[in-house]
Amino acid sequence: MREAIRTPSARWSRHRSVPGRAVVERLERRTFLTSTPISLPAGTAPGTIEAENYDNGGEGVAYHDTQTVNPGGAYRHDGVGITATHDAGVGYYLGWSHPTEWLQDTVNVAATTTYTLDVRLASLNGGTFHFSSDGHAVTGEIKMPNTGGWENWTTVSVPGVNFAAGKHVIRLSFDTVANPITGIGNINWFRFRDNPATSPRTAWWRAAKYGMFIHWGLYSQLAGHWNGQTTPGYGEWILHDLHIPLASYESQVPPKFNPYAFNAQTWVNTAKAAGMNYVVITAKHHDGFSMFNTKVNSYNIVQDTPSHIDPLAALSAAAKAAGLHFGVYYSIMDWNHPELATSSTSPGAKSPNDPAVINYINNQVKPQIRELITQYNPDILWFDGEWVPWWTEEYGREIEEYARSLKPGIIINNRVGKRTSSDGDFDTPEQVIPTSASNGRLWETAMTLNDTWGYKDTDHDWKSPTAVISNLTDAASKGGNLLLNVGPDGTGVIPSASVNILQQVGTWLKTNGGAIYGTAASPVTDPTWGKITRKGNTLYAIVFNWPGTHTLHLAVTGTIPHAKLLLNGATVPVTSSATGTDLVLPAVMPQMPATVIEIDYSGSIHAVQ
Ligand code: FHN
Repeated sequence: MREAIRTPSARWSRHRSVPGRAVVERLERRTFLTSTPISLPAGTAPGTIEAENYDNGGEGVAYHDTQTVNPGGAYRHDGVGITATHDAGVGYYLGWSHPTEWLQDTVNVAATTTYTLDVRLASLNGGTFHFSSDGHAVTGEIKMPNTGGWENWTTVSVPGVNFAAGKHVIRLSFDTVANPITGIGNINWFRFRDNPATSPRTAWWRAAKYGMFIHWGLYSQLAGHWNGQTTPGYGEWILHDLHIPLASYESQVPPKFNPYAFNAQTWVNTAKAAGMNYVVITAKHHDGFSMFNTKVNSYNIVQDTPSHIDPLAALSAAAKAAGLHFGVYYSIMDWNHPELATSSTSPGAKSPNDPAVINYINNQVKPQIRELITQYNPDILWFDGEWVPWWTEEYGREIEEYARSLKPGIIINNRVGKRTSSDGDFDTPEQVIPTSASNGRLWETAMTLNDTWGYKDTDHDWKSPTAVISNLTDAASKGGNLLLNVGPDGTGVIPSASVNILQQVGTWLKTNGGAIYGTAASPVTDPTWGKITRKGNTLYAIVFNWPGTHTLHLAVTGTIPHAKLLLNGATVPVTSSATGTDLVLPAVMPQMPATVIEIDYSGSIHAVQ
């Protein structure tokens, strides 16, 4: 066996394989070890180790090959189609592996927790492989199924892989082959994925419960009007819905956009007073205008408006200084790129492989995600506009892993992909609170305070503070978060009606936040009188409808030594029976619109059916 140190000048020659058999190109070189010492940025991975990395040597990538006749190795294959069933991510893969061969890389694991190993693979006959870390096996034998072809890709997932935080040398070793002539298979990528529902990485987000969504862009300046017409839908959709010529929008609106009253501290103060724990602002909405300092194009607030401000820099700094987490919204759909289709019937590139799509992803999306992460250090990436026909789950995975490679702790919503149950960290219902707790996935409802996200001066259909408190408690009782929207106007002011509503909700949260923040879903379905949340050995009964009998029935049994009003600590007498637990309430409801009773229990409680 020969080992070669790969140097930057090394050239790999490629071979065509035997017609009708196996894959296409292979490298002549045998075993490649990086000559550079391994030095990874802090916090790198868990994430995908792209076959692309194998191809360029990657940092920390080593590869061991045994075959002389049919040398395995990393080779680049560009012609891989990307569809739901036939794709290889970015079109690179490691091919034709044989027993005793291995590939290794170094990862810097962000947190000690349990991961799922995903391996994207294709194989004609199958075989087995396993993963090890620092010389110790971390998985048992993993079966590589016969996928029916060398480019018929599937993702094999191995749950329950425990990794300690820190740097590890991980190795994928090929063990047995079903057909010695064909080799074991091809690997496109592998990654270690934590469970967002339990990972320490998402702990702050799970506890936060309540955030502020901010839709702010060129459309805010228009306030819903263009040439005497008022847009019937969302303010931020005005370009699309009123069929404004792109050239007119792009030439006329930016010079008028002068947010002289913008003050990041005022927005942060509003969010804090509202009891919110994070803010998410539109960095780029569907109109394609960047509300941040980007070098990708000049269609951005810093270069293209008279104010030249960078609101994301100011908001990120003010939010973090005030102890709020900071997130950015990024639209995949982009009307500033007419060459890209916005629906299956609109003109423009629809195929994921169209050069216009690839160009947009490589030369705008990726660089802007890098800018957003490196310049503003967001805790959340909130993608949107993923329904365009040219966006695929694989692209989403690629962007997701790219973002995580830049900031491993980042939290990403499911619209990075196609909103499937394996896209991103959390699901994103919109305008509704789901009727039941979700199936193991984190979720966050995004909701407007009136009927628009972006500012419209004609929309006064405000939700009441009671409705907001009801939605927030409803979300918390089902284990979710609420991301409540404000739409500042073109001058940078959050409408006073929004501020008033938020303040009233904030006042209620000052006494009752304990029933919301850091809580988990109710152990029982919604009672008629309100909502229930749970934290450790405490239940919170959030009572909206004060019972005429002054007796609150809880459909749980258990040992409940204490119950008290969260408002003032006054004791609430408790009696338990086989049918549940009854609390004797004061005759008059002490706090509107909801009064919270804190109920401590010992041992376990049981739902009464
Ligand atoms: O089209 C957008 C809309 O303008 C807004 O940004 C919301 C927020 O969740 N998302 C899209 C619709 O789902």
